[in-house]
Amino acid sequence: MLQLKRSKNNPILIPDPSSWWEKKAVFNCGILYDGKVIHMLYRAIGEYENYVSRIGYASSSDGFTFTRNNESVLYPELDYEKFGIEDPRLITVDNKNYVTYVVLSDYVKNNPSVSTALAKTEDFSHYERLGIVTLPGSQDKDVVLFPRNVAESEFQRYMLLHRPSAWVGPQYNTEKPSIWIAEGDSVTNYDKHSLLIKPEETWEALKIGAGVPPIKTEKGWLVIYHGVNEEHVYSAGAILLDIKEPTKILGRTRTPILSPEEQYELKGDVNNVVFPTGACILDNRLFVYYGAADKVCCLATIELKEILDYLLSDICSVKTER
Ligand code: BMA
Repeated sequence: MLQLKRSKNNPILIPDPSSWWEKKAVFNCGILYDGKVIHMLYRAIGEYENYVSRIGYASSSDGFTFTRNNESVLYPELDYEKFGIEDPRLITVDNKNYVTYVVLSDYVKNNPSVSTALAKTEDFSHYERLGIVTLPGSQDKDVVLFPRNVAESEFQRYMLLHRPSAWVGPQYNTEKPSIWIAEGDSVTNYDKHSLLIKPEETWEALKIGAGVPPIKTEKGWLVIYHGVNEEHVYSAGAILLDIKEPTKILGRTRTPILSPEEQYELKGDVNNVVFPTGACILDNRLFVYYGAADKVCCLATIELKEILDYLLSDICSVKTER
């Protein structure tokens, strides 16, 4: 079975006890490689009383060692952000850098209403808020935009993957929170939604969600996602989507490619979690960045060819009709 290889530098980012806003936890980081610099936005916790998340910025030239800013770059400012900004995912669309991030609004203990918002940035320090991009009441997170380059784009419209937890039941053709694909005419508005994949294996029985924004490869769109089992263990898997018709699945890992094993994944603020949120390709190697136990940021890698060949092999063939 294919397995991502953990970096021996793990964890690559740990809480900073001297910094009030990131002294308890730093995890679930978005990654954007611009050809020179690997930019990282990560979720940070500075206190457990309210557990409000903020976002920090770090950068690297080799993908292994990151240098961080002293200040948080994105933090609750608007009403819909007031209970926290979580799980940033970075992507370039039409030559502009975007970040999707989870916001908690109308917070009621144990029953938070979840939405995902979008912002644009040129310098990773300043962010233009573009509002909430998910539909009211959908309890929607794990939103990742497809990269798009107008000149080279396979499709005219804007596309994203999302995980509306409220869209379960016979009318949605899924009993568990699943990954949906959506398209629209602008980066902020999506009008056509269809079910992409739903939980099928025991390691993902409870729910699944997109992890890393789709990566364009010669064989198709590579998506790393997370699955949660009945014991609340978070693992990572992968799918490969057709480049022109991303609703078509070319391959899907049947067993996890990364599961909690190391101490930093087994024990933290939430135990037994690997939660991939960012990736880049460096020297033909896929670098997957993930949060471990909601406490630290980690890295695991694999040759790009190896994971693509695996996804196209019989072992990953698609089982069910949608
Ligand atoms: C998910 C998100 C992530 C978190 C994970 C494990 O629902 O809240 O931010 O890492 O749970 O706790």
